[in-house]
Amino acid sequence: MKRLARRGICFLLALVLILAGITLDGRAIRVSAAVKLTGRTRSVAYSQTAYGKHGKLKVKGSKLVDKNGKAIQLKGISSHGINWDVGEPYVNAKALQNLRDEWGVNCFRVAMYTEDYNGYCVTDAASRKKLLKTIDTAVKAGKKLGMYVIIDWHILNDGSPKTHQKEAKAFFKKVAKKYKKYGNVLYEICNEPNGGTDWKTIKSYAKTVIKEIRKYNKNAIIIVGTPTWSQDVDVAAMSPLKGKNIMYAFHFYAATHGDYLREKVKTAIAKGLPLFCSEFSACDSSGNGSYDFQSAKQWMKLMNQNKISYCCWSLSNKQESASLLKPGCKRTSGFRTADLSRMGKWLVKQYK
Ligand code: IDC
Repeated sequence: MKRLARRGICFLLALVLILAGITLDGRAIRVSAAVKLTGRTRSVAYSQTAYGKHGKLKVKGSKLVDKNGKAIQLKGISSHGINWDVGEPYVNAKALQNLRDEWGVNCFRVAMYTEDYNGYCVTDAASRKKLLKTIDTAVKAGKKLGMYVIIDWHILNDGSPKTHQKEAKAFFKKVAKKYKKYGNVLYEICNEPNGGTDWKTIKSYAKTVIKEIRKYNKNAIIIVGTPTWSQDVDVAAMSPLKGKNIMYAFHFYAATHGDYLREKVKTAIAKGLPLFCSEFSACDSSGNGSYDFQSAKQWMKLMNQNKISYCCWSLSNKQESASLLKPGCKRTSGFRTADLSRMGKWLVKQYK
């Protein structure tokens, strides 16, 4: 009888500990608290927003730092292409505020394809105007909400950034001039060089475009893509660009990119290269396929430990794994839990 009572007490104790999130051997167990999103926004005092607190960013050594020289980590979301109907509608102030207030996001990346899907360099004047207007919406909403905004020149099919260097020069001249008073803007000058484009070529392009931006903005953060779809940061680390406030992009898609790419990133970290992960997802590099959340977790750990800023691809309802919203989601702001894809729910848990 006594033994039975003792067993009962042990059982109850174990139950209590498990419910408290602890196993008997002391390890924490994963209590997957469901994300609960209401879609509501809050009014936040400007001084309490990311930009209100941290102001203009700088690069100090290998770190992104705030106006007081303190290391800062941006947690961002990337749009899908703003030249796509599955990308542009989400670039609105209400959506950005929703991401800020409920997702823990302090940075928004506006991805504008240069070639793919009638991108900026291959479309007509009216569409270009519309694209510029969408960028403007993001920059101004970001400023108002105290969020950072990355203007991303999204090369992809064009392979080398040199393909549209002339257009890039004119574009960055235009936006750098227009937003010279907007301390919340970062410039990403070539999303993912590929097709064998080497670092020397990218450097030559970067020098030209950075010069253009610096005519109007001496200090804004400029993110430069690296060879092989922004993976070879180890190569860039051997020969970085001269000049201040320059960072280097790496992108990962966790189901495709594991230890091999993490090693490259670690090499670049060891060499002191300022890194920015301007695109990632837990799916494969096609933006589809199954998720590898285990690999994604390893990535998050590596980035958080090193205070590397990141943006997740993408705020969209397109039927593909990378989309943060479900394909059926009709909302373009005020997202509820039920609107989020599995990827979206996982991400919000990471950011909160
Ligand atoms: C993908 C989009 C997809 C689109 C495709 C081509 O998710 O809907 O059809 O581009 O335009 C990248 C690129 C990014 C890709 C993404 C997923 O920067 O443009 O978006 N990806 O493939 N690099 C690695 C993965």
